[in-house]
Amino acid sequence: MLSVALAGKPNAGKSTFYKAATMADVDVGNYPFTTIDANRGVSHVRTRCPCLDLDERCGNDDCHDGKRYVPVELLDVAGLVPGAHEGKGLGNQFLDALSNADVILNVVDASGGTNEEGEPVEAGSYDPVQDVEFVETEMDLWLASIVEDNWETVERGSRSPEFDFEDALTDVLTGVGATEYDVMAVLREMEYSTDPMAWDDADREELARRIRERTKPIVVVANKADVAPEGNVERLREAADRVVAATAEGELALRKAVEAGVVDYDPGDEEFEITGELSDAQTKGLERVREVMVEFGGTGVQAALDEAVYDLLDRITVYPVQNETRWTDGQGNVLPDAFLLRNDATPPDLAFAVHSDIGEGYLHAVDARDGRRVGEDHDLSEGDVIKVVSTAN
Ligand SMILES: Nc1nc2c(ncn2[C@@H]2O[C@H](COP(=O)(O)OP(=O)(O)O)[C@@H](O)[C@H]2O)c(=O)[nH]1
Ligand SMILES: [Mg+2]
Repeated sequence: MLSVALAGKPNAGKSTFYKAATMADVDVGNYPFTTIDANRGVSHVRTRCPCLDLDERCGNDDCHDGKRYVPVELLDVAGLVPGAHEGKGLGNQFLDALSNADVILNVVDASGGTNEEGEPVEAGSYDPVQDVEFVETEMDLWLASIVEDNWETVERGSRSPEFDFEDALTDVLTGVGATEYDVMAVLREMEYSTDPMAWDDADREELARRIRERTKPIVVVANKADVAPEGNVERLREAADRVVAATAEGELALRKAVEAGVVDYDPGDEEFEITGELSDAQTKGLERVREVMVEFGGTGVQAALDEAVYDLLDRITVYPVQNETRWTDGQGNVLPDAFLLRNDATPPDLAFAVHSDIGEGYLHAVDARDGRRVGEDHDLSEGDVIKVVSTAN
């Protein structure tokens, strides 16, 4: 499963975001495994379900009226403070937890109500733009220290006649989720010596930064947008490439109201409807959330996850089926599974994502939308429904 990690200083709203985004939504489905453990849960990205092109909705637990929720892993890790890469706060522990992450949501307190250590200060007195950079910097320095710590091993290895510089770096970086392909791609953009003795700290830091940018890309969540002073969200937008304004607290309130059966809302909707009895205070609270949603086009929680997976990581959703006319599996379930594949994925990639045996026994594939066979190098797209024919099924 794709892994999304919440990063940021204490009190930015990471746990609130996490709680809202992993809360079992009775309307969408009942996930017994929603909480894998305290900091690791199942959340979802939202997309258009292909069942909207059928006469009836698919009825999958992850589909609500054609809004399809595709599972991703969400990690909530301890708050990060400046100096974390040197072990400050829960620093290293936090950073090591990011090793498995495919993408980072840097949750920033856009209200400026917490200082750089995450301590409450007078609202608006701290500039949240600083938090964009410090999280990047801590991650870069953390990676650089891993490279640094392993450099002696690389140097020692270079005395062997079989030494291969790229392989040696891949060995150092697989632990933080970088593949050989990532290492090659990053080195291609650098001017470097294949003699590790010739590298200095600046070279190692550059390598670490490029690896981080490639393997741990970041979406900034401008959280507490509901109480952010005028202009803060805009300035954050100028400071980072990808910024989503959010109110994690508002999303949590909505999901609780949905669970209580008093509000009609699906995560990622731009609006909601009150359908049950509420106290005056509750109504007032939710109407405030509504105002924020009108301003930003939703609470931003679902939007941040979607931006990270669909835009930044550029994933597509592909639906494998066994019956290409009914779009079902062997048990008659319509559109039973959804896979988040790379945008350049082919039918054999889908086969391997389903199961390595299916991939190894790959024979051919059929596009269920028109019943035609597609080639092995066919470029899959968002919403494709594909039957894979394999010696293994
Ligand atoms: N106004 C407002 N407060 C929020 C929002 N999200 C979180 N908070 C509050 O910020 C404080 C810290 O939240 P928490 O999720 O524990 O932060 P963490 O330390 O990053 O995990 C709590 O009092 C939350 O209720 C939000 O969107 N708006
Ligand atoms: Mg927390």
